[in-house]
Amino acid sequence: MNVAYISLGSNIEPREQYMEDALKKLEAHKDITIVTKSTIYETAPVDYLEQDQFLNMVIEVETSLKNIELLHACQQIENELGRERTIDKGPRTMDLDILLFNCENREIEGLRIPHPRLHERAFILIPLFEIAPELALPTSGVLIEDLLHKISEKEKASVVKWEKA
Ligand code: PH2
Ligand code: MG
Ligand code: MG
Repeated sequence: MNVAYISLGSNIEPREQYMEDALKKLEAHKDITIVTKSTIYETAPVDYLEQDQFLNMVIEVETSLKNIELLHACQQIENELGRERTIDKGPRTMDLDILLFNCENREIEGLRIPHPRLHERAFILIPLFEIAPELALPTSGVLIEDLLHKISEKEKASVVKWEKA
């Protein structure tokens, strides 16, 4: 069995429904089991700022799929949830990113593991730390906790546990 961490993100309404539907579709996949889910956070957009607030969360899954097969499964779910790829890093109904896959370090066929921007994103590190406080990056052994210490207070404050309206 392989262990992977996947981030979910949505900033097009109905955001909560898209998050729920993505979780249901992942769970319904015969080769994927969700082991742990973080809480949902509401987060300020980064990189491309002219867009609405995101809902973000991170899950741990067990899967018999290979890394590329898991990527394709995630892309299929994004497509089923109406994902359109118009603006790079822009608004999306659902974004499923593989953050870590076992202890792999790799870059082929459009898949980089660990996720290349994992280190600098509070909206990934905070939910990841919540479900895997002991987790370290492959090869370097740098703890998620150490990465979090490098994030500014301002950025951390832009990631808040989400309360339903
Ligand atoms: N995803 C992006 C770009 N910016 N900002 C937040 N807060 N959350 C995201 O998931 C996100 C983002 C591109 O994948
Ligand atoms: Mg992303
Ligand atoms: Mg993505």
